Amino acid sequence: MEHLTIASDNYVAFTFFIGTMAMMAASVFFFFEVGNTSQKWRTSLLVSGLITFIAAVHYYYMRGYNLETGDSPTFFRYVDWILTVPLMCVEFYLITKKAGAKVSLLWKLIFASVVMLITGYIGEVMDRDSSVMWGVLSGAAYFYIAYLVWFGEVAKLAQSAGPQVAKATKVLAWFVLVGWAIYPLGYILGTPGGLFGMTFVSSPEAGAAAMDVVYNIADAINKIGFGLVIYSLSRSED
Ligand SMILES: *C/C=C(C)/C=C/C=C(C)/C=C/C1=C(C)CCCC1(C)C
Repeated sequence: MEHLTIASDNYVAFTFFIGTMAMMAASVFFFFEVGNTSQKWRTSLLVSGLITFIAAVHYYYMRGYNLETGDSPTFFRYVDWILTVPLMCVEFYLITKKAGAKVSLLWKLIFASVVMLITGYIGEVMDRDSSVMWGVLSGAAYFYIAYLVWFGEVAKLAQSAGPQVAKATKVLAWFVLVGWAIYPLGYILGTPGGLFGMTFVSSPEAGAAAMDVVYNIADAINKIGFGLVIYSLSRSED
């Protein structure tokens, strides 16, 4: 049996390893803090922990997969996203619920995020020749989510939910606009011709490696960052 170690210049394997550790640590933190949290914010904080915990399990698997095969664990990456991104939508719903958010808003967010991820997966794996078209479709769903949290229903409800919720929603909206925008960058790097025929890397292998590093960094920022915003909201006055 081969003995597998992470070479010091293997940034892909390294970020999978660090990603696993960071997601695990964040989950332990969020789960333990649930007990020290007022009733009102417990579910939100629990969902933060579920997001990083689901990611931790997937990262543990993806880390091993990448180390053993040298390939991108694209399928499990998307399985992770299809579970965790809708849970991030649940966070928006939970914090605006007291101001009257309806379940229909939650479904709108979840539907848009599923469309965003399925079209992205098709472009990345199933129909690479049309990766630009799938990327654009995915981007449209992404902009719709950004619209809802910046100017649409989520933003409006947050305004009437008190200053703390309004503030937290604004920070989360920045995560969606800037943090989530890192993902299409990974897609462009990893998918040959992913940006209107342009290619930015020397080989498909280099592209896949760049994509994994970019996705790993984005996941750590967004999943842990989102959770910390919810945590700090749970420590505020309202
Ligand atoms: C925890 C995981 C998160 C927050 C994942 C978010 C993923 C995206 C915002 C992906 C977006 C994409 C596009 C907007 C276009 C290209 C295809 C995707 C799926 C990479």
